[in-house]
Amino acid sequence: MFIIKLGGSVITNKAKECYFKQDVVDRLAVELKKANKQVILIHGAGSFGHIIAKQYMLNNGFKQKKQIKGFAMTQAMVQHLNSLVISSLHNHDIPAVSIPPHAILTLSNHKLTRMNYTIFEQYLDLGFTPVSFGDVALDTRLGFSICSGDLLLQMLAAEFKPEKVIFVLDEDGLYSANPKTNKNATFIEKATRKDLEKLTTRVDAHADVTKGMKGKLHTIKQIAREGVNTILLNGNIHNCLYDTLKGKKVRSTIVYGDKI
Ligand code: IP8
Repeated sequence: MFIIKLGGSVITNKAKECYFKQDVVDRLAVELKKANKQVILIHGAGSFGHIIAKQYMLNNGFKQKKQIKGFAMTQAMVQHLNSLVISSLHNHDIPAVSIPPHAILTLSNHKLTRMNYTIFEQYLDLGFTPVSFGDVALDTRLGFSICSGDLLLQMLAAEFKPEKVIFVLDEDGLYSANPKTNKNATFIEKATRKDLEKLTTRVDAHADVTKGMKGKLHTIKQIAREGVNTILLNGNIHNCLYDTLKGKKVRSTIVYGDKI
């Protein structure tokens, strides 16, 4: 089984509020169908979640009454994005079912304290493709906060120990520095958790409510601790996801799981 995250910057235009990249999602759905693997799919919130969540400072928890409206609107917007993804999967004959995080988990000071894993297992056993996503959720300490798709991925990887975790990004994989701002950034083909420790301090956090690349590196290190391999690849390159699912080497980064 594979756990795949479709990054918010691949499936939406992050600069334009609620801009869904239908053609990209449709092509990725074709690749998933063709590969015919058992998959749990997670997707980011992109411009359906990050812009409004930042505006209402939802990740700081409940501080002011006006945030209530922001929380409700964000929940509706990420659910809307989720239904667009699900529709595309259905149109490509993938039996996708939605699992909204806010209904199956609770956070405490941003950490996951309770999650219904059985629901994923039952759907998988019946042959469905469970699809979950970055969402807003209740937080017992903060009132509410944000549950990123990366946190979901990390918890699901620890629970299900998939063959691989795959991050579908708008970059080829990991670089020694941010390739969008630093032309000396070098591409990393293979890394261990130890290699990533050295990298963390050098990567700048992009302006993202869930900490961008810095947060992603933390997630990947946690996944590696579970002994699971992670692949990061470019979702804008045709068949990169398909080839990877079929075990073919493409330009991508592999982070090896610890030997357990
Ligand atoms: O895009 C963030 O999830 P992510 C969720 O996976 C919200 O980091 C609501 C901004």
